[in-house]
Amino acid sequence: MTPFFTKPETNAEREAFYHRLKTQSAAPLWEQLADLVLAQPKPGCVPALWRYEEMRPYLMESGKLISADEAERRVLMLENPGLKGLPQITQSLYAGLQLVLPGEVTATHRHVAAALRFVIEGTGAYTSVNGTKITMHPGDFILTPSWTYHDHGNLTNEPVIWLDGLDIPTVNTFDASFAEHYPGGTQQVTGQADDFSYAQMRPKLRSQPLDPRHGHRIHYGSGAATLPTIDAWLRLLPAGFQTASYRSTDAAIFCVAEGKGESRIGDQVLKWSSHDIFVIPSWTQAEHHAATEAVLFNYSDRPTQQALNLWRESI
Ligand code: 1HN
Repeated sequence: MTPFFTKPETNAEREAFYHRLKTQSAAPLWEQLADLVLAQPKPGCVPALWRYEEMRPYLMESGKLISADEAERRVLMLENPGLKGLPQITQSLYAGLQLVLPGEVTATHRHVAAALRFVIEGTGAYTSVNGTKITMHPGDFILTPSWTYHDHGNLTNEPVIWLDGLDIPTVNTFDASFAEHYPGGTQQVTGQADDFSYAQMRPKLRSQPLDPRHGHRIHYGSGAATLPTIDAWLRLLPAGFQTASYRSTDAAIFCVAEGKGESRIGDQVLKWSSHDIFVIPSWTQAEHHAATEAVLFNYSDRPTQQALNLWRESI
């Protein structure tokens, strides 16, 4: 991509000047303008896929190395290979795989960062959010809004694993992070609820119109954004369905709930099956092909971009 702004030639006199400017914590804009203001997005985030089959053994190994209690949360973070060393799956969002073993209960805490959970395996474990206990089943979607007290527990005899999505990079961009422990360990449970159970969401998919770009798609929430900083959706792609190519400025994190297929994302083709996680970077053409009937969960920072008037899409 040719830069929108061209960088002027340099010479020894200019270089010496730039060097002296550094001592004043200052720099010439014309040396950096082409990298700062782009004609279109040039994401550092790259298309990537984590195969659940490959990640699960690492997660179980972590279960032998550290308790949920010692870790506070036993999570393997998914780091985008284009954003090396940063705990970010995209520029603005975080993703991790969390394991809670039979008998484990985690401490209650709250933080400014908001979280979502998409359950991958295990039935009967729970998350409590501000005193409301939510029982987990594969495919369930659970919200932990900003500053709500939350903890998890697994009193079943099988491990529970879910995908955590958080807006941590967004919160930290603004240097706005606060967190607190619950006074006295674990909060009392005062009620029970289902957030968005798979049993309730899955049957609704087919009655949604079949969008050529998105398949049969449902948005989590009731009109408003799923969370102030994150939108999330569930979609069904019929067996053999090929979506039209689409791109938008919100990079998206996908988790395969059911089925097999492949996605062309930019110049890469990523084959996926149940429980795999993949990323579509900002402004990158993507299209999906379902080999079998497939159900895909995804989330993005769309509400943040819309609130700031940044969001765009195109076919
Ligand atoms: C957190 O509180 C949880 O409560 C999971 O399960 C992942 C990642 C970063 C910061 C806080 C949880 C987290 C987290």
